[in-house]
Amino acid sequence: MIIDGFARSVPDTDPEETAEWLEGFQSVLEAKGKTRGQYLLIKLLERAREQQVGFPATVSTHYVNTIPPEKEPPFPGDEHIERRIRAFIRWNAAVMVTRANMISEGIGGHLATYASSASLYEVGFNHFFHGREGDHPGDLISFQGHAAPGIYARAFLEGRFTEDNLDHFRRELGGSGLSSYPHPRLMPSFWEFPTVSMGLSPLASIYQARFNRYLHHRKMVDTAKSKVWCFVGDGETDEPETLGSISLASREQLDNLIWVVNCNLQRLDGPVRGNGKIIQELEAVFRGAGWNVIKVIWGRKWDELLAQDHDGLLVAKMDSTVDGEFQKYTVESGAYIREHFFGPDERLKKMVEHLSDEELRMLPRGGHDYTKLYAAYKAAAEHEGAPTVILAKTVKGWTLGPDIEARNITHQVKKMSTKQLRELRERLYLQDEIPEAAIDEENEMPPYYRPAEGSDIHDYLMERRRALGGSVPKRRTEWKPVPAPADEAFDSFFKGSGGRSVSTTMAFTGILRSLMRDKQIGRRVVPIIPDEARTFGMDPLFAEFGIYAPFGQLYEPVDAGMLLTYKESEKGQILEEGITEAGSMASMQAAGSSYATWGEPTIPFFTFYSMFGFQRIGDLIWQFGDIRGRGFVMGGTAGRTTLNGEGLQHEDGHSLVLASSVPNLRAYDPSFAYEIALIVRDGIKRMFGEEPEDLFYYLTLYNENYPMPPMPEGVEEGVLRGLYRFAEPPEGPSRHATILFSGPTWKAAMEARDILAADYDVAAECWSATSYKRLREDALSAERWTRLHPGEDARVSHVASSLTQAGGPVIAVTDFMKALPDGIARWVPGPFVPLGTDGYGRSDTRAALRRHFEVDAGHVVVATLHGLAQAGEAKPEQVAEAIERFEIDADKPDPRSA
Ligand SMILES: Cc1ncc(C[n+]2csc(CCOP(=O)(O)OP(=O)(O)O)c2C)c(N)n1
Ligand SMILES: [Mg+2]
Repeated sequence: MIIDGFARSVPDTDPEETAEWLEGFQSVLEAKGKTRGQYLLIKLLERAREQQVGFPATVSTHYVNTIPPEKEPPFPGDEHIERRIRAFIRWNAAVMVTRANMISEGIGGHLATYASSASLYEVGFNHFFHGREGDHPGDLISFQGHAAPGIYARAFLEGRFTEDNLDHFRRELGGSGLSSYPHPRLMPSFWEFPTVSMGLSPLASIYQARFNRYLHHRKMVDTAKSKVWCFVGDGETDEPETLGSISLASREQLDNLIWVVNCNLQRLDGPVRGNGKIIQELEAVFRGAGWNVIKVIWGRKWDELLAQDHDGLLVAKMDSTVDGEFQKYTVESGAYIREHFFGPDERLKKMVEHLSDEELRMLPRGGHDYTKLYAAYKAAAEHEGAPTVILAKTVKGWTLGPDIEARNITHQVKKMSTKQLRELRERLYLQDEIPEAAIDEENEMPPYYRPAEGSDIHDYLMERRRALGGSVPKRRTEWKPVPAPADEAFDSFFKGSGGRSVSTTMAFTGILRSLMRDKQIGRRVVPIIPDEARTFGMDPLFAEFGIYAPFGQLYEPVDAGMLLTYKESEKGQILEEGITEAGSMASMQAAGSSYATWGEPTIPFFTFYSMFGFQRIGDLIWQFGDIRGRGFVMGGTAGRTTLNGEGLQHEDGHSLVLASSVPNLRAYDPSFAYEIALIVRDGIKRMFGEEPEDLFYYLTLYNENYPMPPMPEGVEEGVLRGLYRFAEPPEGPSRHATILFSGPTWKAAMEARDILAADYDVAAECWSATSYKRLREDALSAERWTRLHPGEDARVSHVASSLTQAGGPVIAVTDFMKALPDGIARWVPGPFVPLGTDGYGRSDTRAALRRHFEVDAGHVVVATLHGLAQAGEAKPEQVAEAIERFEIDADKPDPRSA
């Protein structure tokens, strides 16, 4: 124990005083019992905390509400009306999912998650969640994905959706449908934050709250009044992404962040912690991390029992009962609870003598008690200096009746029978609103219910939202475009490096610096780096632009006084995230959606280190696509052979293949500085200009140095479309071939071109394939158009027209997998020979690796001759001769399988 060690390590300077305190404590224990002893200790600790007496944090409290009844504020709303509103929403949510599955068998949907969390949301909608109308910047809310039906049902009451919309839940293709879960991509004027991949939205919410502070400190948006609310499932907390970054929130004192964990004690298959207590476990984790923790465990009817619990028996029973048992009590009768929870101890049993079995069964959990939740939310919203987590205990499937409530199957129930709906109607007291006959017939659709405009309930509902700044969620779709950066930002990169050897990484860092200095857009640029700035040569940016640090720099850096000092500042522009690619991607999400969240575009550039990007955080990248994020992801130290010494886990030869799966991602594999400059300039215009396109970018960057050539005339369009001729075929030779290169393989291609012309009578022209993804997508579109327009002139893709014009067999060489060039194979006229780096990487020199993966100049020559042989323009002996000349071991194992 920390405390044992603490006491032993501090000398006792006054043993007499110590003995006095200990004796006093002993006599309390003997006279008044352990509970009183505990109480005094807690009071002492509280006082110690108030007086800033440093003390190891105590991370657990009893299994009771954090806010005692006497500290609860009066509830400001009309509880009765709000209960009615909640009943209507509960009803409509259940009916919507049921109808969806009646209309279309197997369409899915969830009932139990929202049923457990209706009060958690409604107390927010009626009293806390701010919309953007008026002078409030608006709160940002992440709803639990599986609770979406309830959020739709509320929007229906507010008149934002029609019955037709609800009837198209999960049937989106007709146009009026509602997406299964919160997807800004699918409902861009409704959902703001995608949530359904468990763990990602809790992570994103932390970085969003942090980014709001960043915008505020940098005087870009006044976010002071805005809160970030994130609703999390208790099962969801098992995802490493959920809890992995909570210390950032406390370290940066993000009191603008509130998490509500819906502790219904169940996940999909069964209990979250059948043999333990998820609320206690989470309390310890969050408290230990420095969060303000508010437990809302018991509803108000337990207050009177707890008030009588002088000897702490009830609390002890609460403390020692595991979640699996609590789940069991929910499905059992009052008699069972009397016998098993209270019964084993006569004194406890006596405490509930006056309650009927039915009353015992209905003793509610705190997460269904409006006043308890209100008190918790208010305390959370007013808390200063730390984020708050509310751990609210609920019942999964609450109110849905005995077949569904707290059952292990509850998560997957997606349809209610007529009998179950009738029971729900009674449970929610909807006899006046829903005629019994309406749910009488097996085949008839159960009806929705919406209180009439002008009724008290409707007026109340709408007035509450008006007072809180309008409906939520509501995604912003209008924003001011960003002007283009001045030409000077790019000019020098179009001119080449004048013979100086530089890498594309260095070129990009130069472009980034120029953009940050740009008068028009400089302040909008958000560089995001997970502890690799020095690797990419970005460390000069630290001193010039500062690293964002909310409390400034509290120390003198070791390199103070030097030109490239490590500068942290409140106004810093760089997000130096430390070693967290997931966190960096979460920042990327906040920055890349700022145009919609705040109407204030920021332009993120997240640079990661080779393989620790795409493959590690692929799901977050997909989520970035969902939120319609904009910005640049930069894959540094790319290439299976170009990053040479680092071996198997580092050398990236497949991120571009992974990138090819993201629909609106433009992925490029540039070779030269001018290509990067063109792509970045075009990207900023496309994403943030007058006619913004819903895109984001991935660019690979390499660490191989070579002189950057000046931009040839007329290549702009080709660079952006994915392919352009870089070098004409040499004059003289009689045979012809075309070599495509990407990234640093341009050198192998150009070397092969020289050898082929000098020794093999082949004139090879070299093309830069900046984006196989773009080429393939363009070709697929052309092909589809042609298929669907019979009799009309076929559309010809950029790749097909370029390679037809080039002619000869086509050889492609890349430092990535062959799958990339293979993506265009169907549109290559004539023989096609892709060379790429399939297989696990290893450490060696670049030359050795390129030989191993068969992408060096010798292999390009052999592949070209092989292509010519396929076309009948070369003899096999000629290929064999080249294999021998370049000392290629034809019988060594394929590197793909080695
Ligand atoms: C990353 C990921 N893995 C699995 C799922 C499938 N899934 C959806 S809901 C769910 C259970 C959720 O339990 P909990 O977080 O406790 O939420 P509750 O519905 O109980 O509020 C699972 C496993 C998912 N959506 N995302
Ligand atoms: Mg749960």
